[in-house]
Order: sequence, then C-alpha cells, then structure tokens
Amino acid sequence: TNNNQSTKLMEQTSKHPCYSREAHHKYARMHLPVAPQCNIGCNYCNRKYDCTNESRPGVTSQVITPILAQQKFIVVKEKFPNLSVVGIAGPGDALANWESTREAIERIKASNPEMIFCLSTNGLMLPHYAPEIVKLGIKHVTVTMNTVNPETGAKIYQFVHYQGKKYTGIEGAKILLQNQLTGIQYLAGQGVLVKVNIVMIKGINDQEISEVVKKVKQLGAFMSNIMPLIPVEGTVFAKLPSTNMKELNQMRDLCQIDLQQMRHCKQCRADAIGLLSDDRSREFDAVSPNLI
Ligand code: CLF
Ligand code: SF4
Repeated sequence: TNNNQSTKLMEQTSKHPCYSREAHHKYARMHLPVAPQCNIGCNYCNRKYDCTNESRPGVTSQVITPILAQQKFIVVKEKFPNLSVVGIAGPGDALANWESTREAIERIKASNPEMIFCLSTNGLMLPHYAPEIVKLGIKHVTVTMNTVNPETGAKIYQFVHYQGKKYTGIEGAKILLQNQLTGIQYLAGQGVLVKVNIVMIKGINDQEISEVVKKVKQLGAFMSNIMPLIPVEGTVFAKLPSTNMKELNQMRDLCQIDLQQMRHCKQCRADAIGLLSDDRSREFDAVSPNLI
C-alpha cells in the first residue's frame, strides 16, 4: 500500500547520511566512480582521475566499469556493515553515462535489494531518464542547480551538449534550466526525494539562491544543500573568492524558511567510501586497479 511504501521510504531516508543529519555519524556511503563523461561545462569544474589528496566532487583515483564496481562493492560491504547508501556522483555526470550507471546499480541491487541507491546529476538528461530512474526504484536523487536565470546560467556554464549539438551562453543555460525544472517536478511527483545542490558563487549567483530554493520547493523538492564554491586551479572560477562559513550559514538560515537545508555536506570525492567525515576510499584503490 501507499502507506507501507512511505513508511519504508522514511526508514530508508533515516539511514541516508546525506538526507539525515542524525544518520551521518552512523551510516556509511559508497560512491561508484563509473560515470566519467559530462554533458555540460561548469566553470568551477576540473575533473581529475589520479589525485589522492584532494577531496571534492569530480575527483577520483580511477574510473571503473560496472563489473569492477560490483566487485569493489562486495569488498567494501564486508568492511562496512553500516554501509547504507550506494551513490553515483561522477566524476562526470551520472546520466551522461546512463548505461554504466544503470548497469552498476542493477548488478548490486540484484543481490542487495536493501541498499539505498542514490544519484547525483546536473539534470540535463532527467527528462529522458527520469522514468527509468523511477522504474529502477531509486528514491534519492540530487540535482545540482545553481540558478533559475539563464543570464546567470550563461556565466556559470561554458556549454551544454544536448542531443548531438553544442549550445553556449543563454541558449545552453535555458535548455539546462528547462530540463532541470521538468526533471525535478517529474521525480518529486513520482515520490522520489529530490535534493537540490546549489554552489554558492560570490558575485555570480549568490543573490539568487533563495529564488532557486523557492522554485524547487514549488516543484516538490525535499531539501536543498547550499555549498561553497571551491575555487580550483585551471578553471574559469579559479580566482573567485571562496564563500565563507558565515555567509554560507546566513544563506542557509534564510532558505530554511522555505525548505529543509542540508548543513553537513562534505563535498565528497566521486569515489568516496565510509562515513561522510571519514573518507576511507584510498584503502580500496587496489581493489579495482583497471582504468577504463
Ligand atoms: Fe553521494 Fe550525494 Fe548521494 Fe550523498 S554525497 S550522491 S546524496 S550518497 Fe552527500 Fe557528499 Fe555532500 Fe553529496 S556529503 S557531496 S550531499
Ligand atoms: Fe563538472 Fe559536474 Fe559540472 Fe559536469 S556537471 S562540468 S562533472 S561540475
């Protein structure tokens, strides 16, 4: 029944270290870095594959196949009896590599139906894959959405690759925005708990964040997660100031009036393993040595 389903979802969510603050000291998550490609160009992104010291989204030691991901999962689950979530968060976009993302989830799900599966995406391909996401039983999806204004989007996204074409500027930003909005609304309507990640970029989108939060609340989002820009060498935004904790928390407090805020995000690597505050991924590098 619907009631049983929602009780089960609440139980699951209470064990999700990102969706539940109480869970994050108790339950571990594992990211499967099976998604190397991306279909947009964010001005803050610099994906790396061989970095062992950095901890931020987009960084992973290696990209692995779905079969290797399954093998790695078995090893990790042995070590972490408290593993509750298997997530796909890049190092590119989960949906720009849909075949690999789906295969990795299907493989693990077949023998571990109790696992919570989680996806993180820029949302561009949601109108195409959201029905499949729902059919796979995925109930936790994160969409990174930084603005509801295509002019601001044009400052954040260098390009948007969509249906075989490359779009830039406002044109690209509009396509991305439209698909994010359509996707969030569809997923929320299907009972998926959508978390919206927002990168707070001083002087670029920091004045519009509450507008983003209001909009996604209206579409049925479950919570939002405002994260500070990490200025990375070699990116367009390398020289921008980082947002400090005070500014970040003020923005979260303001947005909390509209929507539940995540406040314990650790801006994880694409291959992170363990508790949010204790990444143990380096210990498992040898498990899957094959690069693809
Ligand atoms: Fe991973 Fe993201 Fe799922 Fe969590 S991370 S795909 S929702 S299982 Fe969590 Fe890491 Fe922050 Fe992401 S702390 S970067 S919010
Ligand atoms: Fe990088 Fe993610 Fe943006 Fe793609 S969506 S360019 S992987 S930050």
